[in-house]
Amino acid sequence: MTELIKKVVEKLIEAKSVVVFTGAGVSAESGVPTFRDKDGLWQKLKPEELANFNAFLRNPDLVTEWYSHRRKIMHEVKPNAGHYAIAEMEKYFERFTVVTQNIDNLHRRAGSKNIFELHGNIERNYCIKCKKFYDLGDTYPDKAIYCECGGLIRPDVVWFGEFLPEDEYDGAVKAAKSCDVCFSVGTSAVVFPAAYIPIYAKQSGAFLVEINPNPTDLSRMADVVLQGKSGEILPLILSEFKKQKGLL
Ligand code: BJW
Ligand code: ZN
Repeated sequence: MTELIKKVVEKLIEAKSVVVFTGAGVSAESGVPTFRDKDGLWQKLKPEELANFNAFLRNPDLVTEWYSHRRKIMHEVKPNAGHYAIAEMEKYFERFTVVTQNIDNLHRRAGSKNIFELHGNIERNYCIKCKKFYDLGDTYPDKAIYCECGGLIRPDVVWFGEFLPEDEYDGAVKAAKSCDVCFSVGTSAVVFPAAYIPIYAKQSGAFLVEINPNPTDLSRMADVVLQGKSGEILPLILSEFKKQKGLL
């Protein structure tokens, strides 16, 4: 592991532009459940029953309650050492971009500034009819909620079969295609088009590093696979980087 981390840091020292692509695993050590691990969200609940628009129209109470439950967890937890290491790294590079699939706001709360959120953000909600935005604050409705126009209010997240927000995706693709080092952290990398981000980076010549306790479809493509938890490995990378830069 130490040798692999040194190899990654050598690349980082030369890098001008870095992309960190993250998924649910980066928030696992904060206490946010992942989707596809053995104790992940979708072992109990089927995605097609919850994370798509037709499911919402069919059963708005259930979907609203599910998002309230998750938003409450996300409010109760704190960023972990992985989020903080990513946020600190941003200071040391000319261009540093976080591309996240997570909707939990934890990168921003840890201090990251340059973030593309590919699957939306659970803090925003909007009316499906008139598109008015609603801030639900610390309320966690257990039934569907309606706009003053009568339309249903939904979370501003990307469900299956929906397009990703264009500006976020375009910005992420541009960063991926021009970075020197790309990290893929805590994601099974099975959901597209988000999972194209590390692939585009690698195809464009970036050094690709995967951080995950388990192998994924992306592992074969990675230049270095660091097998373990992001909350442990990212701080090790940061401290080795600072040591080599003479910042420690
Ligand atoms: C740790 C750890 C620790 C644990 N440290 N690591 C091309 C090919 C095939 C299919 C498609 C394709 N293009 C499009 C599709 C269809 C579909 C898709 O991808 N399906 C596949 C699943 C088969 N994609 C879509 O529908 C997308 N839209 C689209 O394509 O639009 C175009 C279109 C429009 C109209 C018609 C047709 C096409 C939209 C996808 C939206 C995904 N939305 C969700 C829900 C968001 C809201 C919410 O959170 O509720 O996004 S699904 C869910 O999966 C969520 C996540 O962001 C996403 C990715 O999951 P993630 O983050 O990778 O989590 P896990 O659980 O899978 O993995 C966790 C990892 O962490 C594991 O590897 C662990 O080992 C690891 N881990 N502890 C580090 N401590
Ligand atoms: Zn409305």
